[in-house]
Amino acid sequence: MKALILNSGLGHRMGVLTSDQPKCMTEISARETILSRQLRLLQEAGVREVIMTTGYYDQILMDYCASLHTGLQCTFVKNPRDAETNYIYSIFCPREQLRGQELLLMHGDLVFEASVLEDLMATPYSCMKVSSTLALPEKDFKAVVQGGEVQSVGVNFFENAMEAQALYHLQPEDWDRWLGQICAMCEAGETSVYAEEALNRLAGACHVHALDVADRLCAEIDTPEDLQAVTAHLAEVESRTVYMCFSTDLLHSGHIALLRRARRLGRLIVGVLSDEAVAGYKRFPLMPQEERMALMRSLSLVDQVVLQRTLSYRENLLQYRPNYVVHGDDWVSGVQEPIRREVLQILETTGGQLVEFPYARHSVYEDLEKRARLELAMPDARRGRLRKLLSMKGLITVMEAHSGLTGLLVENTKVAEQGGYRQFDAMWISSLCDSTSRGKPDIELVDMTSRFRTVDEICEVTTKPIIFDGDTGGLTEHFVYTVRSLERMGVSMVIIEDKTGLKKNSLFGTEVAQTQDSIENFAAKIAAGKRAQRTADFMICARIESLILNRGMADALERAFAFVTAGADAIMIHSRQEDPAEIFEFVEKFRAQDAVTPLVVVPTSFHTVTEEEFKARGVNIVIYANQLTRSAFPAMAHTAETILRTHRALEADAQCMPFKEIITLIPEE
Ligand code: SPV
Ligand code: MG
Repeated sequence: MKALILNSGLGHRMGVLTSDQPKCMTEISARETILSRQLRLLQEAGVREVIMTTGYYDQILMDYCASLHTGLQCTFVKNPRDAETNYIYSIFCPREQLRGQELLLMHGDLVFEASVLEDLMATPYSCMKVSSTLALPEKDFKAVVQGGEVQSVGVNFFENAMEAQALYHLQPEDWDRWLGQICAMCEAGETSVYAEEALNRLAGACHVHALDVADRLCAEIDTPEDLQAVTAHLAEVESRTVYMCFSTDLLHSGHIALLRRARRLGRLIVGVLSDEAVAGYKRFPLMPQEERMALMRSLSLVDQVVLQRTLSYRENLLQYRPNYVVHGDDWVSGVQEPIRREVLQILETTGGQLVEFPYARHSVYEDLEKRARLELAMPDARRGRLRKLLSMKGLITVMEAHSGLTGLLVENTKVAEQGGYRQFDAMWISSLCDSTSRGKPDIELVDMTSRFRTVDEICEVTTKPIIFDGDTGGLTEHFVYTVRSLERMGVSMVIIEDKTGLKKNSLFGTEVAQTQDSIENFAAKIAAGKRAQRTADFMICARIESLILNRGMADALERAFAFVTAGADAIMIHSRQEDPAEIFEFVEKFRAQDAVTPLVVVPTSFHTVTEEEFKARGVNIVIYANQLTRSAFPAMAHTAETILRTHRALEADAQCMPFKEIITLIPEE
């Protein structure tokens, strides 16, 4: 699309302002003239070629354009008879360059806001700017509009008329007709009328729609009074602010296009969504929020970068009170719909406006997202993420997984909540469930090689951090190797329990003989493990069995502090009481002396306590240790019994998920 800017006029009504330069060089702000602004907006909107008609001061105008370094290809065509002709003749002069073009036609004294140009250019038909809200000017252009189409343009029409400006987007077929009529009139010597006179004479043969921009700035400057009014309006336009929230750590051309469109509406404030909110909403960010903020700050399109702590925009909208909030239209329905609803409610109170642009879904972007996920699955990236999540969220939730499929369930299960999703933060490779799935008792019978195989299978298809149930850790001499193997695989934490000899599952409590290790031995095992690890990320958690084995609170606390001193990165306190009182007492007493070491609980028995309450009391990790296995087993047993009873599969099918649905979980390469 080419632009034709008419700058041949004298602008004599501007007085001294045009005594030594053309009107389009009049300053409209500290930084811009009418022309520099027009050229900038055209360039930003994607126009590459400009034809400019000139008259008086043509050399000054050409030198000025060159000094702007716009990157636009400008052709200047002088109207040699500018003093005695109207701009119909200025258009006639470059007619050969104008034929057959899709054209933006504008007067050189027009000042408009970027969104006006954008809307004008976006129309698939020819159109002219009009305003339904501005009063009809006495002496300036008005358009007679019927059925949305401009019938005639001139200063003397008042019936069915709207305020109008000489700003057009013209499709080639309409423009060729209009230009043909311009040429015919000029050749016949009718050179002192407006070019619109030619349009009027075509009487409906040209289909020019009326583009109503209402109160948005689009005005000509004819007099010093106009200049004053326009500069004031422009200052208001330029002081507008636009707010956008970004959660992305991969900036692609779709984002840039969106930022560019948003920037045209005003000063752009980008709210970078916090790591915590991103992790809950989609996946753990590849780049921490500080880096994502720095990335945004480096963009010249962005004027200010702030942190958006939650998915809700409330806090930032009330603080920054933007004129516009910009978002893709993908949140009109789906999980983000409540966030959008809240934004609309807030904007109603602050007087702002929501602007939604079509959301670009593109396979290239989807591939980038897939690559990002693969990155998260790499051992180094996965291992360190548990510590990050802990410091970000304060409390994390962990679900048991014992196979690739259960790993995928923990990875992908989400529920919509408050405009985002809730999902588990990490996976627990339970010794009980790993053993049970192999039909074996939980007595450290399943050897480490098999346990590692489970970890490997899960790692292959998931990205979330892993906490490994290391049972007693075995002999200290063996434990140090276990630590290094787990670290290498990308596991984030191993939990070892302070038992020795033939370990049985804690849920048996004192019903079976179990021996607690001495504080000294177990502390030495932890210290050896810490010495053996090679990365700073890996965590060793000491699990205390004193409450399970009825050794009392004092013993549990003494051990906890001793194990922390020995180097434990976290403490797990276990109980098999339904009443959470002893767990709460331990947490309270431990926290009285140690405010930082993460505390882990496995609420299988004390299952009434919510995560919120655990967090409030100072717990940091909640592990749901066996619920997937316990719910899957009765379902399988029931199906097996149903088939045996009915001698066929039909009745069992009602409780079965179609395999097609199950395999949607399985990632494709
Ligand atoms: C496991 O899941 O294997 C555990 C936790 O060790 S518990 O079963 O509660 O002892
Ligand atoms: Mg276990």
